Amino acid sequence: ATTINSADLESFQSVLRYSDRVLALCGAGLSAASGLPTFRGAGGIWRSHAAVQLATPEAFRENPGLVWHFYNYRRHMALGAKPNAAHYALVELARRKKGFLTLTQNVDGLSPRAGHDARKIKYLHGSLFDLKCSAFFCDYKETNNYVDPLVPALEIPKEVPQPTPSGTAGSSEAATASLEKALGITSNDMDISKSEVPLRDVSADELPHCPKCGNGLLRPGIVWFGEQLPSDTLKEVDKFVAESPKIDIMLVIGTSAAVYPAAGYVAIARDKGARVAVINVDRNDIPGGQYGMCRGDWFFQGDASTIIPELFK
Ligand code: BJW
Repeated sequence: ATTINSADLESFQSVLRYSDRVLALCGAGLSAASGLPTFRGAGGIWRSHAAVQLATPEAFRENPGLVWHFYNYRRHMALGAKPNAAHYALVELARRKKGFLTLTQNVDGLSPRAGHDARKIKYLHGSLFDLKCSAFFCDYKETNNYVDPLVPALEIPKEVPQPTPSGTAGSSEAATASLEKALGITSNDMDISKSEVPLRDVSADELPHCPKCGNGLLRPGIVWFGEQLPSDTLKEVDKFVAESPKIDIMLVIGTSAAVYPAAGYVAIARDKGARVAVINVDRNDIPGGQYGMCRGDWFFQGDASTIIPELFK
């Protein structure tokens, strides 16, 4: 069970009470208690090398049907999951604090579904529910597409283990196991014929095409490795930072803080005077490693859905 050191809790709350400018960097651990898998570490989606390879533009060019199977299933899981107590507590803190901004790396749509003020949240890595044209000359983009399955060809066969978000922290691992089983990516290659379930090959013709150029395939509106983060989003974050004479608190919630430029905001907030509060089940994931904590920082170890509501009381 998660226990919070009461001296740390008191010191954090007394600083938070008088803080005007608060920045929160969130990652997959925020949604773990909703039953959605994380990426790295035990039980993460990326323990299988093949899953890492699916999240690239090259994989999409090579086998768009397989990549869409991966994302269609993740959309299905996210739609079946519910926001947890940490999402709701963040929504409430954002409402209370005038100078508040959430930077989320999560693509699962749970923060908006919890009612997060849209002006106070930036989606650094896109959304499972955004689609964009994959043709380099076309700028077509659509948001809030919740069609499940996205196209009939991606229907999840009945034999596939259905994700069952249990609403408990450990369920993230169960969700990963069902994702891997569904897609046959337990081995380190992407041969779906080795899948335990009859996942069918989906040809490009059966996938959604761009209604604007009529030519390109639609792809998930997610930032893959090597791709640039949305420049308008980065500009808005820069504006928040530039307009803050001081940042009081930087919250780092459920993220390995291993992916840039997102992780870089911790150092940027520190330069603006922020004290950093890390909320994570794993002490090894403190940003900057074992010497990453500075005097005045806090580390709260445990499940975000238990800790965050306590911290923001
Ligand atoms: C709990 C919990 C519970 C569990 N409660 N906690 C500078 C230095 C080095 C490298 C680079 C650099 N700048 C750029 C790079 C390259 C690269 C990068 O960062 N690589 C690193 C891996 C080294 N970055 C990029 O490629 C970025 N693009 C870019 O920089 O472009 C430049 C460019 C310029 C001009 C032209 C072109 C390009 C893009 C990065 C996009 C990342 N996208 C992904 C994949 C999405 C695909 C998908 O969803 O399928 O987004 S990566 C993946 O990691 C995903 C996540 O958003 C992201 C972050 O992961 P997150 O959320 O932290 O999850 P985990 O699993 O890592 O951690 C979970 C944490 O929760 C753990 O700590 C657990 O302990 C904890 N936890 N349960 C609390 N219950």
